[in-house]
Amino acid sequence: MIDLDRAVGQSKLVLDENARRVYAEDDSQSEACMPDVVVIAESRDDVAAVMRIAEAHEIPVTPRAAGSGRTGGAVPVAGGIVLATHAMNKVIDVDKNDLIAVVQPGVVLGDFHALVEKENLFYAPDPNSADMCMIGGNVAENAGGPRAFKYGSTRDHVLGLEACFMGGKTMRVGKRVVKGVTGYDVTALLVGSEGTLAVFTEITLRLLPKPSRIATLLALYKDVHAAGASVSRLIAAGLVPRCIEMMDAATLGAVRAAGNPIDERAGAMLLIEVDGEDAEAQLERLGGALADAEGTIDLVVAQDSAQRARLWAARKSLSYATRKLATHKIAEDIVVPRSRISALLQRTDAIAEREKVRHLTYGHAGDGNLHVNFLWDSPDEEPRVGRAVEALMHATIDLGGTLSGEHGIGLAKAPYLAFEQSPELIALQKDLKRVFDPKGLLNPGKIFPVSHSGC
Ligand code: 2HG
Ligand code: ZN
Repeated sequence: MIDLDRAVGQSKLVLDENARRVYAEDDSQSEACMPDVVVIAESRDDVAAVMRIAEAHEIPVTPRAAGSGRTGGAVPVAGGIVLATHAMNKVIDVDKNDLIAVVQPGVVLGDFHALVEKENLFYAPDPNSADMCMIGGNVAENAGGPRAFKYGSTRDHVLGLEACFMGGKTMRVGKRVVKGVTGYDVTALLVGSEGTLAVFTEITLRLLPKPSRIATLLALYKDVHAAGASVSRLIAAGLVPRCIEMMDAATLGAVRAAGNPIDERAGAMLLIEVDGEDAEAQLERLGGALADAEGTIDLVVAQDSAQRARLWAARKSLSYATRKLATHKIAEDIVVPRSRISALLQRTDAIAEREKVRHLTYGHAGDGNLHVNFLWDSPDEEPRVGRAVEALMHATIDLGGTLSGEHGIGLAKAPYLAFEQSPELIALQKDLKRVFDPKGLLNPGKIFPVSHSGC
C-alpha cells in the first residue's frame, strides 16, 4: 500500500469499506471478494504503476470501467486491487479526414455517440447500456448491441490500442489506418479478452459517416416461432437492415407498460430498422420479403421520430423493466444459427416447463443472439433455475451455437466453457494467458473456471 501511495498519490486510493464495496460489483449477481484497495487511475502512468507494483508484490488486479457488465467481468474474486479507469475519460481526437477517433477507456459510450454525431460521423456499436457503459469496458467485453447485425461488434471498430501489461510495460498494438495485415492481430486478441490480458489506456476507433436516413418497421406476429421464421426469411432474401430485434409475448407486456400501444393481438414482435439514403426503398423490400409469412398479424411503419424514440426507449430499458416481474432474474446471451431460433425457443419452453421456471426472451434475433431470461422469487427455486441455465447452454451448443454473443464469459458462464470448447482449445488459451500474465494476477477467475483462494 505504501508503494501505491507513493506511486499514484493517496488521493487516488479508495480504502473506505462502503466505497470499496461499490467498486466490487457490476450488473451481474456475481459474488465479490472485497478488494483491499481501489485505485482511481487518472493517467497511463497511474495504470502502469499499479501493474508494476501488483506484479512485484503478487497482488491480484481487477480492471474496471463503468461496471455495467452482466457476467462478473469487473467483480474481484481474489481481493487485491480494483483498478478503476472511469476517470480516464478524455476524447483525445476525432479526425474527420481519416474517420478515426482516439479515446480513453472511461469515455461514456452515449456521450461519444452524441459527440461524433454532431460532426455528422457515426460510431456503430450500441450496447443498450450506452447511457452509462464506457468504451474501455466495451472493448474488454467486445460488446455488441442491436446495430451489430449490420455493422458488427466492438472488435470490428477497434483499429488499435495502447495497452498496459502486468509488470507495467505499456505498448501500442494495432494501427491508425483502416486496413493493415502486419504481424499477428494482437488487437483482435486483446479485444474481448475480458480484462485478463491487459488494461487499455487508449483506444483507436474507426468511424463511419452518419447514415442520413433511418426508418423503422414493426412486424407483429402471433408467436415467437412465426417471428423466428421471418428472421430466416429476411436473411435468406439477402436483406441487411441495421437491426432485427425480437420480443416475445411477456416482453411485449413490458413494452406496452412503457406506453407503447402495441396491438394486443401480437404475441411477438420484430423491431426492424434500416438506414442510409435508400431507407424507404429498403423498407419496401422488407415489406415484400415479409408479406404473407405465416403467423403475421401486421406490418407497421413507425410514424415519426417520437414514436421511434419511444419504442427504442422501451427496448433499451427492457433489461431493467423485466427485472420488476420477479425478485430475481438472470439474462443469458446465447447465440444460435438464425435458422435455429425457433428450435431454440421450443427447447427453452420445454426446459422451463420441466424445471417449472418462468422465462421470457428478447434480443438481437438478426444475429441469432437471444437474451433468454429466467425469473424466480424464492431461494428454493434456485436449484431449478441453475438446471434450466445449464440445459439452455447444452441446447445452444447442440443447435450449433455459442454461449455468449456480447456479454462475455466472466464468472457467470465459466462453468459452461467446456460445453463449447475442447480441452485443447482451453489449454491453448491458458497458455496465451501465461505469456501475458505468467503469475495469473490479472483479473483472476474469469473465463476459465478455477478454484481461487482469495476469500
Ligand atoms: C440488451 O440487449 C442487453 O438489452 C442486456 O444486452 C440484456 O440484461 C439483458 O437482458
Ligand atoms: Zn443485448
